[in-house]
Amino acid sequence: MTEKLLDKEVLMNYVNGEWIEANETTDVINPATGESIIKVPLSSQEDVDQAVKAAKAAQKEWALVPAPMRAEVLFEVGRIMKEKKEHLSKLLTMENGKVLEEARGEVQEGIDMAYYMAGEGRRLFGQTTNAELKDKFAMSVRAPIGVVGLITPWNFPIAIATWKSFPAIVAGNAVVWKPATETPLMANELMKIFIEAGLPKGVLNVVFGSGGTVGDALVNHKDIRVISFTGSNDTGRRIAAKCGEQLKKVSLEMGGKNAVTVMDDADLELAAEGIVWSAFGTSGQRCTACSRVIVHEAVKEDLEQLILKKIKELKIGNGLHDDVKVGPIINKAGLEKIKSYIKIGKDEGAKLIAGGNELTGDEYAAGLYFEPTVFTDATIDMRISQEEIFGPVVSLIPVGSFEEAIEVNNSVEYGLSSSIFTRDVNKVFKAQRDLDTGIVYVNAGTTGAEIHLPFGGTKGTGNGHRDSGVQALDVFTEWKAVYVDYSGKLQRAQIDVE
Ligand code: UN1
Repeated sequence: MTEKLLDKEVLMNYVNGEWIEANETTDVINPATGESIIKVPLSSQEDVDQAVKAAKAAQKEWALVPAPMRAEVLFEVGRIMKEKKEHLSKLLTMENGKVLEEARGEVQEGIDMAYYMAGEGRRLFGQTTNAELKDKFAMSVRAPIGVVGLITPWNFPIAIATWKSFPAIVAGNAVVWKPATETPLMANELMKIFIEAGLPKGVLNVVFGSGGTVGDALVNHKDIRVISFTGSNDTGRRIAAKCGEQLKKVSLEMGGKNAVTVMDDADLELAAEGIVWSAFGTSGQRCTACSRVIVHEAVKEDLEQLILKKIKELKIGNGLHDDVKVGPIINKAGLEKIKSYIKIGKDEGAKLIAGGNELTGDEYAAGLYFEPTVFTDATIDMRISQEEIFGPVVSLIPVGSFEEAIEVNNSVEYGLSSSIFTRDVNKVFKAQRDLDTGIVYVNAGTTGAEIHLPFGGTKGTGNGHRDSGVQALDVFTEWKAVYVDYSGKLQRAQIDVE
């Protein structure tokens, strides 16, 4: 399988239209099998400098290409991605572990983003406005910012890369991109697709490597005008502080502690399905994963039984096999973190009713697998109810009313996604108003954002910016106010007003 899908043993950076070999590399491990599948560069600060230099030069030309023509490249990227969808999906499963069905979904998300942002090439709407003086015209236009630095995570290595790079490129910026070293195959493939689609050299540059070296070099580079980052809160906070010192624009998408709320009038069968899908799909390794269930005490036991029944149907294993529903955990550090939270939950007095263990039998020996895990009778003050675990672990928190459910939902430092299952239309509208998260679902789980809507969260999840949707263009453009005075005389604003 491995040999057929991969045509080389070492990946290269792509800078200024050329593939560049690195001096140092590290292994990329398939988390389902423990095998090394390829080597990825660990680049240096000099590699970043080269890429930024190339991007800076290329950006000047690229910004002069009319946006509808820039968009033609994205239409072509979308077409090629569609043609290669199956190949990309298999590679994605190999490097990330997510099951093939979900990998296909993620690649589709990238294809959708390509066509959507390509369409933006013919919009990139600004605004015309009335000026306060006679014979004067006023408008606000979007201008590209320059060179942007992208730092993307391993859990959605192609979708998130498209959320950021496509709007950046269609808006006339040039990009230096540091993909996660755990999942470089998607970056390599996307780069190849851009080349085939005819993107001019230097507009997109890929530099693989560690956060400590390549990430820092991007964040600190004086010619990088904006950083867009998705990843952990600790790293995001450090990046924000460094960008703050330099007055550099930064867009952050970080953690979540997303909850499904189940009211006493809910369709419980549907709620259980939504919970199991959004808690254990992708082995819980989504920023949007459900990790809390806020359940009305009147239906708590029935809901528990339904969840336990559905968990039994989840086959765990290598995501390339058709019947598998839950793949491996990305790496040892991720697995250890999950294990530590199982201990924390038990010590805090939550009741473990399913899972809780790493799978180590013959079938699982080579990979990193963890059972879908359910705690119940958790309280909101527990660490398992507050902190992001990033694994297949969910905690049920019983509540006595709708108002209490909303309060519990909002009592965490994060604000990415939330959901409510209810048949009461009044509760639906109150919930969408009162849930303090960037994404709200009604009668669905917490995952499944579509690319033409803004993706991001409130509070500790981010810093007010959004990925995807037309709103992503706000990250990668400056608003420029343009005044054209055609009166032929000096007209002073605020003074010569009649
Ligand atoms: C992420 O978890 O970082 O809404 C992205 C979803 C997907 C994207 C998740 N469309 O779950």
